[in-house]
Amino acid sequence: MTKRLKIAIQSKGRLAEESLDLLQACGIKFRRSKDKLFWYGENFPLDVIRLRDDDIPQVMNAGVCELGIVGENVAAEVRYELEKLGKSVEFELLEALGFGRCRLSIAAPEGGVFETLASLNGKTIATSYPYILSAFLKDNDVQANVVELKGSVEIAPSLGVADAIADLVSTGSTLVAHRLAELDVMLQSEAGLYQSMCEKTVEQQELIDRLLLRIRGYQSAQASKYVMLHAPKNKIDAITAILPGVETPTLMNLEHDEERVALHAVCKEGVFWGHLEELKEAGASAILVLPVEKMLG
Ligand code: PRT
Ligand code: ZN
Repeated sequence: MTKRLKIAIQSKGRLAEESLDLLQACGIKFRRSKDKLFWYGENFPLDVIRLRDDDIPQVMNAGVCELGIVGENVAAEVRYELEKLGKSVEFELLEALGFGRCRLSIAAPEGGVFETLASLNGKTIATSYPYILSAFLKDNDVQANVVELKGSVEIAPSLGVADAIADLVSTGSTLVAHRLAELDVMLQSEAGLYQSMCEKTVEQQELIDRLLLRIRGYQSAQASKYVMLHAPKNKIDAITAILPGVETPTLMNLEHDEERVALHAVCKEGVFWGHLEELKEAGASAILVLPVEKMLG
């Protein structure tokens, strides 16, 4: 019975570096194979297989990898495709990872005749996501022709290949550069940790639970700050109320100071300059904000 796990991540591209960084931030050290496509986990029984992102849901569906990191957009497209083909979907989202954020939108030439989704009835839309687009059009009662393009979707309208497009957008600058305006958002997406629903050994399930705990610990540490400050004793409640995401702070006496205490707290949400200004106004002094490296429990 196997006691190791395999995770598929993107080999090159927008999610590649952050996927690997996340696993390394979980304390896992890897030894790379010569071709760099297989990375062996040296201090945690997790091996990395590096693939094109489009293949990641498929290897989980086939049970070849127990885990995968891929954009929700790609996972959704493969899910719709499998459903359409009458095949079973054998992977599910375990945890959204907060990077690779984008949206899958429908866009048409700026200032043109297509300003609403309904105006695309009977028209042609180019996309690399034909299954998501077809399902979206069906849900919205729009009948349009879907043309699948593997890349450079944004140039389809100017080439006369399509009237509109459905493509990923993050900053929106590609749309602006091609004089396209967004009509509708079909899907919001970020990278996710997925698991295959294939049968796993008890050891593999335990490893997945341990990995997930580390990932969640890393994510909350990233979002958290450790705040130290001096607070007048009669202002402790007011000052605690300003600190974002704090339940109970730790209070410590200050030497030779009867009026004030040292207050330490882990803020589970972002601490911004605005918060520091409010704290100062409420009577806090000597305010220090420190990053949190690791967090568990
Ligand atoms: O080779 P492989 O198949 O593995 O990679 P790929 O070329 O298919 O994908 P890649 O590396 O470009 O993107 C991987 C994943 O990153 C996507 O599936 C999304 O989940 C996520 N992601 C996040 C994005 C974007 N943001 C994004 N902006 N993927 C693509 N884009 C493209 C978009 O297609 C368009 O051409 O960037 C352009 C738009 O960007 P803006 O900033 O101008 O709006
Ligand atoms: Zn791809």
